[in-house]
Amino acid sequence: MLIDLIISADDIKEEKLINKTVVVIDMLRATSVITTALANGCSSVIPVLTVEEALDIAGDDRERYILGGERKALKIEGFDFSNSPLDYSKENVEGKTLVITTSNGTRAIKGSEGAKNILIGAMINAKAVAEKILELNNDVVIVNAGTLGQFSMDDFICSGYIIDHLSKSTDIDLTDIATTAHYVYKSNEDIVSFIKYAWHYKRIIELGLMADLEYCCTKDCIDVVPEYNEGVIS
Ligand code: 3SL
Ligand code: MG
Repeated sequence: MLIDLIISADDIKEEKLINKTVVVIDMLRATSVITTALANGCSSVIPVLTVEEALDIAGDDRERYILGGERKALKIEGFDFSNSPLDYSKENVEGKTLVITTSNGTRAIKGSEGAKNILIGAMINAKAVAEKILELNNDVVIVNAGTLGQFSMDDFICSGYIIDHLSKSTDIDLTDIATTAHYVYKSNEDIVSFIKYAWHYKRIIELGLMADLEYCCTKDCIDVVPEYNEGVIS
C-alpha cells in the first residue's frame, strides 16, 4: 500500500487521485465537524463551496436542513451553526441534513472528486479511518485541506497519526512527504507541542475557542468514518 500526501486544497492534482483512496483532513475544524455531526445522528452532510449554494439547497425547508460552516472562522450570517464541532450535538443534528461551507475543508472535499473513495478524517476518528483504509486495501492519498492554500501543521500531524496507525497493522510504502508527516507525529505524540505553533491554532486561540481545540486534538474518540459520494457525505 503506497501512501502519498497533498499539502493543501490548492495543491490537489486530479491525476494523482485517480483510482486512489483519498482521506481528506481538516482537523481544525471542518472534518471534525462533519465526523461529529454524523456520529450524533445527522442524516447526511452536503458540502458546498459558497454561501449562496448552501442557502439555495436549504431554501425554506429549515426543518429538514441545517446550515453550518464559517468564513474567517466565524459563523455565517443567516446560518444555524458555526464551524465549532461542539455545536453539532445530538439535540441539534439528529435526523437533519447538514449543508456546510468552509474556507478550506469543503474545498478539499470537492477538489477530491476524481478519487475512487473519499473518506473524511480527523484526530477524533483517526483509528477508525486507518481501519477503513486497511479494509479498502488500496493506495492512499491523504489530502490536507491546509489553510487558505497554504501548508497547515495541524492537518500534517493528523496525517502522520493516521499513518502511524497503518504502520502498526500492515506494510506501507510512504512517499517522502508522507514519511515526514509520520516522523513529525512520532516526534510529537502529544500533538499540541507541535500544533501550538500553527497559524490557524493561534487564530482559534485568539477567538477564545479553547474547547474546540481540546476536542479536535482528542485522539480516536469517534469510530465513525464519513464517506463522500456523489455530492453527499454519510
Ligand atoms: O477552513 C476550514 O474549512 C475551516 O475548518 C476553518 S475554521 O477552523 O473554521 O476556521
Ligand atoms: Mg483547517
